[in-house]
Amino acid sequence: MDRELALELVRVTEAAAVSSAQWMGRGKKDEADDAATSAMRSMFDSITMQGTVVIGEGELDEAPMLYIGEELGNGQGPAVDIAVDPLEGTNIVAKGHNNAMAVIAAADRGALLHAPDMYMEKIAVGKNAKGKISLDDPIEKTIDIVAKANNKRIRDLTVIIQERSRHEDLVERVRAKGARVKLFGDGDVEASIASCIPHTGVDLFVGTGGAPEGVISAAAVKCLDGDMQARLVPQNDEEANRCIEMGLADPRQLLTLDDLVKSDDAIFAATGVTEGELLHGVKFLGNDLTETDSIVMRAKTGTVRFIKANHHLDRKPHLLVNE
Ligand code: VTB
Repeated sequence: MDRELALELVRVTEAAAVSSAQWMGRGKKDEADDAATSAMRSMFDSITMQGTVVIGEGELDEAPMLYIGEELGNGQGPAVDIAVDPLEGTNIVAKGHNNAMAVIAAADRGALLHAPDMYMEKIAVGKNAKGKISLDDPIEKTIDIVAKANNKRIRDLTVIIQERSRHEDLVERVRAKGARVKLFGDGDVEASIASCIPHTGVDLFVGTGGAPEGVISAAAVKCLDGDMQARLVPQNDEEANRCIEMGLADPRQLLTLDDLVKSDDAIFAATGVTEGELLHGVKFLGNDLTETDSIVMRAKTGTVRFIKANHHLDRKPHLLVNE
């Protein structure tokens, strides 16, 4: 992949964030998602790449834009798989909570797991614990391993877990072991990235969330030289068959970071929509001036860029959404 692609993709997440942020706090998650999706879709046209959506807004019959299999880009340049979550955290934006982002992952054609929209068990850690964790280990053993790798006392170790009833037992066990639990409402891409960035204070991400979000997170984790493992959790025969159709003979097989993102190169770009620990949200500064905060990174070089940008909405009227 050309390195220029990374900067092109951040322009796309910026556009999605600026559009969807205009729905922040209005209680309308679908409108927020639609605004992000259409802004993202229109920005892709100008990019020099032969992109194919492998993770998107749904199958062709469910989604008018950014559907799985849709071709993106101007038809020239590198052949790439594109995974999008135009608005990671639709509920977050509707309610005005923290940590919503517009996100894209890209990798060489065929490199991203074509994960169907179902649940996935996931674990993610930063560089120090790379190669040392297993999703099959009991959580107590994992905590011992990560504490040692990060050179921390267990009582100073922070495990980030999505606040859901399915995680009640997990939360109890982490607390009983003596570690700290940081609960979050929505948006597990941000939470898994946090486990790879020391200054967030998060040491370990674990729990069950969306499979598409899992693959997108894996691209970010690869860029940050962290580690991740996952396992699809089909809820019925139909979901199990979808796993088999996508090439997993055993739908419950353990997926390593290299199974989730098969190439050494991957690009991850995200722009904050609402305020978050990793990124600031979109700010409307008056006089049609808007500020965005983004991260873009590439696995091949490990470069991580934080990009702050000012956008003049009077000169980008296509990003204005109508209520
Ligand atoms: C997960 C998580 C996402 O929604 O899919 C979650 O991966 C849905 O979980 O980051 P529930 O079915 O328990 O609500 C997000 O949090 C946001 O899309």
